[in-house]
Amino acid sequence: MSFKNASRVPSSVTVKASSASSSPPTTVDQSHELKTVPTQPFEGQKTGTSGLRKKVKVFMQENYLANWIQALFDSLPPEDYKNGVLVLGGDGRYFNREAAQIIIKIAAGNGVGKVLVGQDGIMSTPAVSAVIRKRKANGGFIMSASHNPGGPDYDWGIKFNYSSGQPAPESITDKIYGNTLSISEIKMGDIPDIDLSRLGLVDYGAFSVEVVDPVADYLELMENVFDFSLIRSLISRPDFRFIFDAMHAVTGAYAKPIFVDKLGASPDSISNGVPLEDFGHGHPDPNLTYAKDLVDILYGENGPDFGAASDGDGDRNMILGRAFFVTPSDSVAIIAANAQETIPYFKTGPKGLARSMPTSGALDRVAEKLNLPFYEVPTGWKFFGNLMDAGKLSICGEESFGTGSDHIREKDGIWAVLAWLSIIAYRNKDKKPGEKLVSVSDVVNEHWATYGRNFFSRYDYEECESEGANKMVEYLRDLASKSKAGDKYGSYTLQFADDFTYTDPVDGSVVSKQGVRFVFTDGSRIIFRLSGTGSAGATVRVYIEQFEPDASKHNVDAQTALKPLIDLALSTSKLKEFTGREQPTVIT
Ligand code: VG1
Ligand code: CO
Repeated sequence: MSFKNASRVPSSVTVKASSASSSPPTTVDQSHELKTVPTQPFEGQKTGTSGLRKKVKVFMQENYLANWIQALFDSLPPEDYKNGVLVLGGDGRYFNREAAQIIIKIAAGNGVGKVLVGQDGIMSTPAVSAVIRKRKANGGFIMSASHNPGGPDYDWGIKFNYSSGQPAPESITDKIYGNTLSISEIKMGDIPDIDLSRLGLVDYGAFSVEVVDPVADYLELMENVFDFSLIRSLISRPDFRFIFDAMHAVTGAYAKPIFVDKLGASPDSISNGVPLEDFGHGHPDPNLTYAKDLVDILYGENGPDFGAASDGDGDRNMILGRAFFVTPSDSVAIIAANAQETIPYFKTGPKGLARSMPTSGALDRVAEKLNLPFYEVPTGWKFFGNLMDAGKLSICGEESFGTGSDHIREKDGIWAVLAWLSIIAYRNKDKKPGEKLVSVSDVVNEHWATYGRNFFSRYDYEECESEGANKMVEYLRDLASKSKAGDKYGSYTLQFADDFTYTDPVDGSVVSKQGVRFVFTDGSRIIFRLSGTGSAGATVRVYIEQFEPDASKHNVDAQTALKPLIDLALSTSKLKEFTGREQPTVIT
């Protein structure tokens, strides 16, 4: 590394250290020098659905991460970060410790005033969003590849959120990508590595780093959103059994302080509660395949009443009842239908509802019944934020186990669990010990009886050859463009087919090619898109949905109910021919 442009930053040199836990220690260090490190562009630093995700080994190349971070600062107007505050968190995965030091130094080098970092580099995605908002920070970084596995041979990732706590929109990420292609130097503060294990402030004069408790602000927000005493009344009942699987990911740090210490769950109700760099060799994705241990417990003999899991960075959730799986599409609809009654934050009613395009239409029916504004956006949480900032949207969700609200600008796994516990607690608040409780499956069945059931399933074909997958999507795009209303697809009649385009109602920005959909006259849909979060090959996602108004047919297994439509999706797409795959890797 060679330095040029070294310049001195004003300094202060008093050292004050205090060990009192009420006032975290302040270490005042000497001034820091700025150094400029020459670099060369890397190809392919383009962000996907949610941040930049690559194999760890790619990120560990010299300057690979540093280039992207510097390109980000080069993309922002200086007033957005100079002397400002940035939040830094992560899911505890392998390489986060090194990455945190790199990010902190580049923040210092670019004139950021202060970095607020979670202790040990830990802070969940929703907590980062909450802290940005509460501390009025200019933005924040999240070191996570979310549900992708971690460890030396697996994935790493980085996301940037701006001042509303919202994931950076494509207008920003496109600029960052542009700058990564021409970057020639990285600005760094010449400061030592920060001890992230020690709470408190390290002060370099014009730049400081504060190591904060990753849970405190988030917990305070949850206590304002929910009625904790209502939830406690349920969790602490001897006749209600609760289990939360943190999948050795970031919510391990949140589960005990929230569920055990605040809400009275027994300590053994938390499984895999210690965040690990490789998630205990797991795939921290809370679905029926990767959270199978939890599913087996709920479906086992004498299973608990309520089970939930969360993903790598804590923004996804899976909700289970005894021998019962709540699809994420139903989950958001049921939370929306019950929010006003059961969650204090929504006591005046939600302002509007929204879902991603492939998510089932269950939420649409709730919006219609409650007479609420409703929006359909592309896949990815970044599309909800503008609607929330404009006061048009309160509750939203994605079929990919993402549920949330405008309390922050990210999906929020623990929030969803607390929302469900609120609903169940409310329904059982007058039940005497020993009386039969209203269960998760009771709540869902009642919902279907009122609104009808949107059968939904998603098939994922992970790590296909990119070429075949791309050809399949091109083929489908072409087929959709040539199709017209009235065309016959097996026993279904086409209403329309297209490649989804979205115009943001707030800022007018347009995104296209967001998923090829075939919508039939009875409301059934088959949708195809490629994942934008993988790090190897291509993942094909096929979404299948069919509405069933007849309550006598609601208790059929989704795979059985959807079989004809699934077969149609596979034959229409020629998926096997294009990808060579016989079976999906994950079925939801
Ligand atoms: C997936 C999901 C999408 C979600 C995204 C980020 O994207 O489908 O709904 O917003 O992951 O979630 P894709 O492009 O792979 O389908 V997370 O929890 O990984 O940040
Ligand atoms: Co996630």
